[in-house]
Amino acid sequence: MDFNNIILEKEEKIAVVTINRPKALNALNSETLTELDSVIDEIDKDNEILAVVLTGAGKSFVAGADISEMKDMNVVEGRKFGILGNKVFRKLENLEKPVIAALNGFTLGGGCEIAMSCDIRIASTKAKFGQPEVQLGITPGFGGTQRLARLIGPGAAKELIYTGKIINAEEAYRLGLVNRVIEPETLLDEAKQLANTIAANAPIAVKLAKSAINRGIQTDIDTGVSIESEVFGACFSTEDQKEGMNTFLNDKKYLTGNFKNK
Ligand code: DAK
Repeated sequence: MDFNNIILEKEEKIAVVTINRPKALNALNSETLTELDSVIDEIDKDNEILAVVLTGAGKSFVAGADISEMKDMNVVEGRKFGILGNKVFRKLENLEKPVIAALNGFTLGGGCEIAMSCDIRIASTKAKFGQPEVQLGITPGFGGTQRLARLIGPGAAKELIYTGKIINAEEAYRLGLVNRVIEPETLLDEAKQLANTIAANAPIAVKLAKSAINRGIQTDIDTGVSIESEVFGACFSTEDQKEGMNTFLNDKKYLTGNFKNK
């Protein structure tokens, strides 16, 4: 499928999704969100793809939701836009394949929110982060008040959201908003390498681990460990578990790279 604002590339077991509206710094308008929705569905259905990299074209990852589209929205339109964004971001968060955000530049507002819907964030030294919404007369609307507080704690999240200040990649790393900071020239390669490392492991185990972490983080520890027991048990219905353990016991090595996804 061809898209106006998204490039989807497949490289063996991984997909690279590039948000491609560089003239507007990849700001998320309804069309881009709708295309992202379709891309996630396509990736979900493709059994060959086991991990995803999400990045932006040009000097920005995503500079937020599209302010020019939002400025004249009425209550109904604003709500519709919010529902669309939240639907897409939740779909990304719940995708049964890990998503690595390669944050190449401005990661602001809705951009920071989509990055937080990914599993792992790695940033270029040039990336800039923030939730500037209160400077526009709105609150974060694509999950920012919820995911940022869960990721970096309520105190740091409140400071960022109440002030709208922009921070650099080192500060984002210090706060735990990104996993690591990398030179811009190697960012995409490192993100792909990480995606390939994950894609070489048992896909069902990775998928179940993602689901246990995402579900468990929302609950108390007792419910969390019971979710873990449930997914742990489910691994024993897979061929990959049998073959993975037999390979280790017989050949003294891991099956990495040769799992069947069964
Ligand atoms: N939307 C639309 N266009 C944008 C944009 C954005 N968020 N950010 C940048 N652009 C456009 C600029 O208008 C400019 O367009 P032209 O003038 O060339 O036509 C072009 O991109 C290049 O931008 P600049 O010339 O400004 O580039 P600079 O390098 O000088 O500055 C900047 C880069 C990122 C610092 C600056 O562009 C900037 O401050 N941008 C706005 C950042 C921002 O405030 N982002 C947060 C947006 S609010 C909702 C749910 C969620 C949301 C809203 C509602 N509901 C539940 C309803 C989310 C809201 C947001 O994300």
